[in-house]
Amino acid sequence: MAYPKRYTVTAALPYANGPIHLGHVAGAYLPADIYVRYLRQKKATVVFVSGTDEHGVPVVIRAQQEGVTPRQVVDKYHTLIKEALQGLGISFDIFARTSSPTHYETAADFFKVLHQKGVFEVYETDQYYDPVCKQFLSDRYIKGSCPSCKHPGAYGDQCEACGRTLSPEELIDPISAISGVAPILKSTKHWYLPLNRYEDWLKQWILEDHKDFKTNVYGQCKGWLDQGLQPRAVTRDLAWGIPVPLPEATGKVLYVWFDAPIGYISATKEWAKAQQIDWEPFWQDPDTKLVHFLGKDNIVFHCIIFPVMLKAHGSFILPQQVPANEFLNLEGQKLSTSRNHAVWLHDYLETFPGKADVLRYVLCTIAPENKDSDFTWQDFQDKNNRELVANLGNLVHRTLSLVHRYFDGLVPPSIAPNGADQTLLTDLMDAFTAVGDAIAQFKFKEALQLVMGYAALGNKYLTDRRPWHLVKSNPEEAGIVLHVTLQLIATVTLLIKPFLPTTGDKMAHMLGLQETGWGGDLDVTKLLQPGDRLLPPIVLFEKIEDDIIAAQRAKLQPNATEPVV
Ligand code: B3M
Ligand code: ZN
Repeated sequence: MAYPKRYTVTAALPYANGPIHLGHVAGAYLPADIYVRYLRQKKATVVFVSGTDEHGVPVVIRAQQEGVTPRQVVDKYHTLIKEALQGLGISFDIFARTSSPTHYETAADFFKVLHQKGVFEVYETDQYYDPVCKQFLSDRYIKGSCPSCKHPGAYGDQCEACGRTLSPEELIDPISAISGVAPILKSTKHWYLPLNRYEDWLKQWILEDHKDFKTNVYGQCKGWLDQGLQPRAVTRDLAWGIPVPLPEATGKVLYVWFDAPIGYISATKEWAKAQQIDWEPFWQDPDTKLVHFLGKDNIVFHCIIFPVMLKAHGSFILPQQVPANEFLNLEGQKLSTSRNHAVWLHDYLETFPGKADVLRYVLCTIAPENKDSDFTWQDFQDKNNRELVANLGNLVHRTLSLVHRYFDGLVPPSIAPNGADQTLLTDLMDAFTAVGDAIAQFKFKEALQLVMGYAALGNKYLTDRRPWHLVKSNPEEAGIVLHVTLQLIATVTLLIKPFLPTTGDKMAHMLGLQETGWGGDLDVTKLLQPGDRLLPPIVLFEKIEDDIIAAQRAKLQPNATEPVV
């Protein structure tokens, strides 16, 4: 396939109803950021958008819990989330908000186009109504037993125990989550997206044309399509949200999952406006590759509902890839907000200042790319101490120290390296292709393993060739060995940047490395020139001691007084 002209990369919009935890990071933000940084190094045209999802019932529920307004909730969490993601080095071009005027206008216009095209079906149905609070109950506000697995705490939209998507009438013994009373049925009118009418198209588009989707994504889509699709309401009786732009729909708002994905488009518009460029090519030119990053619970929205919206609208491109991840567990258990069984990103960054890259490293090595995976503090410590400190940090430190000790901190000349020296350089030649191919296929874990493999190769080479001995008998040869090692370190610097950007920058600074690209015409034997001056080595990674890890584990003790949801 021809190399795409430009990329629009999205990362799921986190709900602004609470902070984000490591599961969100490993599921969507980190892989998206690695991908985008790689594309930028390849000099591709790319926009990377996300922002907070500020509507929907979760926000209203949180406001009620905290005794504040929904607006106060979203303002607070927008800032918290934005700063945390920035602290981790997630390099969005824009981190927008679905409460922005541009978004209100874009989402309302989108709805109007579909309405004018006659896409929607309008149904008057009986819906659950809380007679105590005098309001219709959104799916999330109704709880009951799951008809499939009989789990007692299922919500009206989904059973979190078995994962089945539900509609509220399917719940056994429903109650209102607000007042706790049994809801009554009351008639109300809503606008529906007839997903069923798009079934044949979806089967062709996903099952035939997108066999390249990751197996976990393809499998979930197939499951949905095999089950058969139903019309889905895209409006709600709720006070918080974007008003439905029709005179006969007073008091109704757009369903949050209708407006949220349109948030990617609004964010792109806001970014383009600030750059004084056109936003349209990023969403309308078929030469643009649209890629959505998200966690597995969002697959159906990005692979079925949003594509149907885009197709029905008619002016937009469709996603080419939806590399969704599975879930990250914590110390062998499901992450749970209510039991406080989570590691919050902002907490981590406060507790471990200057160690954003350590978290990026560990999360990438355990990314739940194909199946659920587990974060443990023990593994975090081991990977920091045994891999970052002992492999990468050690390689850089000892090489630079040797060059300063024996060659005045100047890159020694390389005179026709041969034997082991040449073999190492030859091994490096296809590094950008090998790592780049893995990244392009969303195999970030494998890609990072390859990069660390090159660092390990460098360490082994140094140990085998012992330049600190050679320098006494054959200084020229010692120089060659260090020259070759420095070229390897320069290569690793460029390769590691998408994964560990701060570390990559520090390494580039120490080496005085000018190159910032990826592959192409790069000659890995000439990234540094003989005589280039190197800075004295700084410590890239520090050992993390047992007591620090023990303290983090202690923080996770579940709070027994909180309900298990
Ligand atoms: N806010 C759900 C979530 O945070 C939702 C994603 C929207 S992406 C358009 O998991
Ligand atoms: Zn269930």
